[in-house]
Amino acid sequence: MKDPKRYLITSALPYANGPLHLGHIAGAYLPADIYVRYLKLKGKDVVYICGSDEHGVPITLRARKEGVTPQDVVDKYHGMIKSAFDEFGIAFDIYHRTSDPVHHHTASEFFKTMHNKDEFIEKEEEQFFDEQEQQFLADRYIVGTCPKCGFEEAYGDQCEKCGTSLSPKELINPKSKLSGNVPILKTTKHWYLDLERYQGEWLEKWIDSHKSDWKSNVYGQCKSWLKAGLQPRAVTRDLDWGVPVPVKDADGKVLYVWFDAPIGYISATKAWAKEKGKNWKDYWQSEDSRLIHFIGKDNIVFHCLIFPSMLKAHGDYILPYNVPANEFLNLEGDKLSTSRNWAVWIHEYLQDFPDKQDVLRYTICANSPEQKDNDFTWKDFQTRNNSELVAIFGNFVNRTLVLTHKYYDGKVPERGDLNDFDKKTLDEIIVIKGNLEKSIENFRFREAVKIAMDLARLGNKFLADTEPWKLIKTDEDRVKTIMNISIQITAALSIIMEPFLPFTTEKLRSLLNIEKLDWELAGKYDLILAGHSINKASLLFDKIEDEEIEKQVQKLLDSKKANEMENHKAEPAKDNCTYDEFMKMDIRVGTILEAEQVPKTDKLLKLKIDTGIDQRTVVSGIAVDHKPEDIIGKQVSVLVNLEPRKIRGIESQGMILMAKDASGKLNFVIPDVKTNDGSGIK
Ligand code: B3M
Ligand code: ZN
Repeated sequence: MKDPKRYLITSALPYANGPLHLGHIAGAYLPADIYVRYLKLKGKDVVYICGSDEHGVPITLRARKEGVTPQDVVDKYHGMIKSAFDEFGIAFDIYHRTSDPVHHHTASEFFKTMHNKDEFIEKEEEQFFDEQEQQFLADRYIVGTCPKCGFEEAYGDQCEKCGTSLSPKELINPKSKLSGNVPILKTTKHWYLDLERYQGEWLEKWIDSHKSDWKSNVYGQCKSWLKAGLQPRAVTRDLDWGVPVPVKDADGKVLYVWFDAPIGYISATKAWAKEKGKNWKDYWQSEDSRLIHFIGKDNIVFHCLIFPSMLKAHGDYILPYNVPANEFLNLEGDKLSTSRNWAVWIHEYLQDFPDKQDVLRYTICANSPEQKDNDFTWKDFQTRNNSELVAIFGNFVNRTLVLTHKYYDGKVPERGDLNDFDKKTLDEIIVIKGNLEKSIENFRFREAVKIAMDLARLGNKFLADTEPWKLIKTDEDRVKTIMNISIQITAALSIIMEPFLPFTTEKLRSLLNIEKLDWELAGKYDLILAGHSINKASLLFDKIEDEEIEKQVQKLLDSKKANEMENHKAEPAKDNCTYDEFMKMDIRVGTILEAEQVPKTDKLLKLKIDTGIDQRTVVSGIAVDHKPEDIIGKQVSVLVNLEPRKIRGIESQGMILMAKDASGKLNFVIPDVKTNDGSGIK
């Protein structure tokens, strides 16, 4: 396949309804950023496009929840997301937004063109309607039980539990998300994309033609949609937030967010081109251009089937060359979740680790969920930093710079004749570079970052094998050659690591006192000439201590817990009991006199309690939440007429009452002021 003239690279437009987390970065942004930085280093004509997706029900629902307007929501999150990307080094050429007039105009015109070409099916159909709110219930405005897995909070467009795409009428027991009421059915008119026809005419053939060059997860998902048979799909909605449908008889209707959002890539390109004095059509409407969409797996159907159908139906556009979608990144063994607050938020990471963008970039890339879901753990983050970035890359660069200063006052020494080992080492850089190109060009970024690290390994091995610190006493000339070669390797590292670790390579260039070098220069013998002065060494990476990692893990657990408390739903009441049944229970105030762990158990404490009637032993399963020394002297409520039972060989004479909170923690149920032991609780 010959090289294209231009590259048009997109990353999925994030919904402007919440901050960015690790999963976003791993899915659609870091891989694209690495790819784009690589192409730019190679001197290619590339534009990297992204922006906020500001329409759709997720936005209006959040606005409702927060009691603000949708515009307030998108303004807030657009700014927040944009600066998080920026600080994290995701280097878009433009970060646009779909509420921009350029976008409204572009999306509107796109729809009109398709409408004029008679591409849409216009259909009147019954849809769910909330009578109290006087509103049709599109997509996420309706919830109900998933017909596939039985999850009770499935949305009208998708079940988040099992991932199945749904249409509202498939939900069992549908309920309005607005009022909670059962909706009625009401007739409304909409415009449909005729996917069924496209499948037969060209879409399936086109997908088949990518069997060997698209990732198997992407191709496989497309094929399973096609196998089920595509159906006409509505591209309009009865909503008041979005791009108004620009044809007759469409009052109160807007374009479906998944119709307008991908057109956002086009609008953003227009805005960028205008600013840079370029022609946006060169990128979108020329066969010399290569369009590549980076996305997460939940967006595959939209980017591989629906948007290409729109582009083709419109007629003026190229189709995507590839859609390298990633699977999902989990966090500490559990699915990332915004609603459960189980996430590492990028803006918080940047606050906690302000100069460690590259450590996270490296860890995510090394664990990139390319073929299957993968896991991020803080422990792994620490290991990647300490055992790889610090111990391999940082160590090699530091040794090279320190020795160059020590022996030559920071001036790169002249090298003498190269021996076979020297040549082999230098030639290995070319091999690494070639392998790296292959991996990146085939979207295998975790393999790529490993190969890049091999260059630092090569440097370390070169130093370890040649031992300049020993030779300096016996063969000064040879040491000059060794240090010259080491300097060439650090310069190559400043190129090869750039796509992955752009903050570090910038620092490295400043240590080496050099400008940014082109990709093709990596592997050249004389990247830095003898006599060039380098700057004083300073560390590229710092060790991350256990406490910092423990703090992050604790933070996750705390926020998850806070979230559970906030969203706690009380269990339904038990069946009634009679007054007499209740009065049979003899509950008293008592005081804990002694407490000790029951041997060989985690949960059980043996308590001695003064019940006012007597002193007795109670075995209680509260050890996870309460230490013996903390509870001595505490007042408790004890059921004193519970039939005694043997627990672990100890006779337990009663039970203390505890309240279990949403996180499972057991709290004592006690009188609000000190009360005599033996007082009855009624
Ligand atoms: N905003 C969905 C998402 O954030 C959607 C992507 C649009 S890309 C055109 O997952
Ligand atoms: Zn389901």
